[in-house]
Amino acid sequence: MERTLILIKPDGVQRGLIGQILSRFEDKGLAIAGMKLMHMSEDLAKKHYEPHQDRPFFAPLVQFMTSSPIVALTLEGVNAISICRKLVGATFGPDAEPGTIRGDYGMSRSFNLIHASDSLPSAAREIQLFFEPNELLDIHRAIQPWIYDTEDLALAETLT
Ligand code: 3AN
Repeated sequence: MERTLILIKPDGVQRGLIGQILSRFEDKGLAIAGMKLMHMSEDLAKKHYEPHQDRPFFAPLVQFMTSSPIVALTLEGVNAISICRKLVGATFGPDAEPGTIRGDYGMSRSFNLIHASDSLPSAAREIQLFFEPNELLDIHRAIQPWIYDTEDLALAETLT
């Protein structure tokens, strides 16, 4: 099973959208492996956005991400990374398609509600920044056999 890091950003928390955003992922069938409400330190925000450190928006982005609490999630599922990116939508709210999280809830470019890892290496790097190994749980979901059929699971085996 693939894991991905999702952050509900300060605007999502302040606007009371934690439940609605989380529901999008739960409704799709993704499993929660880790979840925490936290205030990002400047150091953590800089590490998380390190790939963008030379971009002009880096400093305002770090300022925004540390301005108020966030929710960090590790979600798990077959192809979790690409599925979550589709659910999240295009980077800027005004460009994002209706039906996506950013498309349905966001009007802003920089207040774009949510972060989702964009690749396997990014997910691995980002998850360990936010979660200790013992904070990630392998919940046995009784509903799992109704979310994936055996072919889905066989495909997942070939991907890992
Ligand atoms: P995404 O979150 O859709 O993967 P990235 O990885 O290109 O977007 O950018 C990371 C974050 O940096 C975005 N979520 C957004 O908050 C911010 N960002 C990206 N490009 C810009 C920009 N041109 N102006 C302001 N903020 C930006």
